[in-house]
Amino acid sequence: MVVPQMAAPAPGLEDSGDDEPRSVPYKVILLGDGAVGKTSIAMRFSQDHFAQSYKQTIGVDFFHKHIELPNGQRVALQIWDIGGQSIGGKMIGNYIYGAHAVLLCYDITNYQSFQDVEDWLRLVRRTFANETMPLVALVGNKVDLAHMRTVRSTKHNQFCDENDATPFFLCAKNGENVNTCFFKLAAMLAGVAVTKHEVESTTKVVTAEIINHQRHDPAEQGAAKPAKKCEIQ
Ligand code: G3D
Ligand code: MG
Repeated sequence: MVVPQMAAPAPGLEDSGDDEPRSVPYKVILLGDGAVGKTSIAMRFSQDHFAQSYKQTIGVDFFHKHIELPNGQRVALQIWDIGGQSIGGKMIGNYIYGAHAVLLCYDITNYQSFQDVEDWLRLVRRTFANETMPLVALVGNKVDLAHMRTVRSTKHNQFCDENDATPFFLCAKNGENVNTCFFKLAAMLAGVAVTKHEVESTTKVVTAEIINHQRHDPAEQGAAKPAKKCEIQ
């Protein structure tokens, strides 16, 4: 996978001064249908320390967060949340442009939102027609609702194999795997190798919730298990 080189700092993320170690800025955009959890993911990731500013002029929410990688390198992620922008929105291509990473988000309980990921990816490809594609990740959100899953993980992984996307499953609601997702992305963007242990050490521990509902997908029947910590894919 080719990681795009940073041409210019993302707005608002320039080096903060002589005393501070330099953070390398990257633009990360969350794409996907409405209600899949994009805003919740951005909020969850940035909740510990975040600066949110609503840019009414262009209609996007930004979340900033700095991550320190194991080698001491600092990365500043500028997360773009497209708000109510639909895939047909006039500005959407402008928002995507210049992204270093694109998170294609869907709701694991909503098959349509998974199918629509294809359209979102097509839009990204069109936007980067003659340029290096950004890093693409596929994010299946709402794993706390695994008992209502309609998108099998094999489908998820197949999409990733076919489209050179990095697979993630997470839960914005309880924070499961959210930090590890962004930590891993930050490391990939910076070209820093991290061990599984280093990635896992960023995982937020969540209390397991025992759920025993009927599954919607017959193929997943019998596999119902208590919600548990996500694995890094
Ligand atoms: P969007 O920004 O993609 O449009 P939101 O999506 O972040 O606004 O989330 C849409 C709804 O999904 C919200 O519920 C939110 O609480 C819920 N949601 C987001 N992430 C999760 C998750 O991981 N698990 C569960 N169970 N729900 C989640 P409401 O009820 O406010 O519409
Ligand atoms: Mg939103």
